[in-house]
Amino acid sequence: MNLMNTPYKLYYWPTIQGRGEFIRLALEESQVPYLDVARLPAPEGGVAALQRLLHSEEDAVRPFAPPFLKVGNLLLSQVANVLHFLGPRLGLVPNDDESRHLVLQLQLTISDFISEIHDTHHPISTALYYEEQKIEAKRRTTLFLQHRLPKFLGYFEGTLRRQLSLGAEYLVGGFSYVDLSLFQTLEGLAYAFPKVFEAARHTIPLSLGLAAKIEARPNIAAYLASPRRLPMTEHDLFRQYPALDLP
Ligand SMILES: N[C@@H](CCC(=O)N[C@@H](CS)C(=O)NCC(=O)O)C(=O)O
Repeated sequence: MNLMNTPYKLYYWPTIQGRGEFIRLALEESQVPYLDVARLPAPEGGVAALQRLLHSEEDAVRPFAPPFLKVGNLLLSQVANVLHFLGPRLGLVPNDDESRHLVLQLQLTISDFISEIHDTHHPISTALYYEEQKIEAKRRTTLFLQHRLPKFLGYFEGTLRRQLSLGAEYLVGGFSYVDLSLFQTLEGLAYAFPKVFEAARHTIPLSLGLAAKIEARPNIAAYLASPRRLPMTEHDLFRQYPALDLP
């Protein structure tokens, strides 16, 4: 695929799913041609290409951190912001303005959720390895699993319950990018905390039903079976540390 002619260029750390995956799922669902630039060979691709944009003097407003998306001359970061931009262009949000803001609101809540999940294994600083903050990670994770996880899961489950009672099947009326993001978050949690997640399954039947529907969407199913879908590992956002997974 030609680097210059492909409209959507995603920049993210090439060896992990991370936060880039939330944008990747939207691009894959819509089947729009895109380049995953840091996964391409240098000199056009690779981490160097990502770093060049992070440190470039060309864009007055440049990203603080990956993932970011380049569309023409526009360089956008922050997952929720990128998805809010892509949603209407890729047909991944309902048509009306109010629904779009509700989708964004839920996506921002996913961002908060993801941050807290990340902080279970890095409670003190991203400048330290997990192994250097294991005691704090244990303390933080115990409280996260007891209080925050049920609160976030209950929030999305309740939203779905109320939508279903109105006859809608998704988080905000029709299908949208935040449904993809909830799917990815549940996948990550099932990987990171298998025991706790198993014990919580009965509390979120509607969310799991939604996730199953997302997983079965033809473009998503094809993507998940492709080599583009990297496996989850302990270098990623969702990490499986048995010491932290206590039901
Ligand atoms: N709120 C941002 C978070 C971005 C972020 O934390 N990116 C990570 C990778 S997932 C990163 O590379 N951070 C580098 C840094 O914070 O210095 C978003 O949703 O995009």
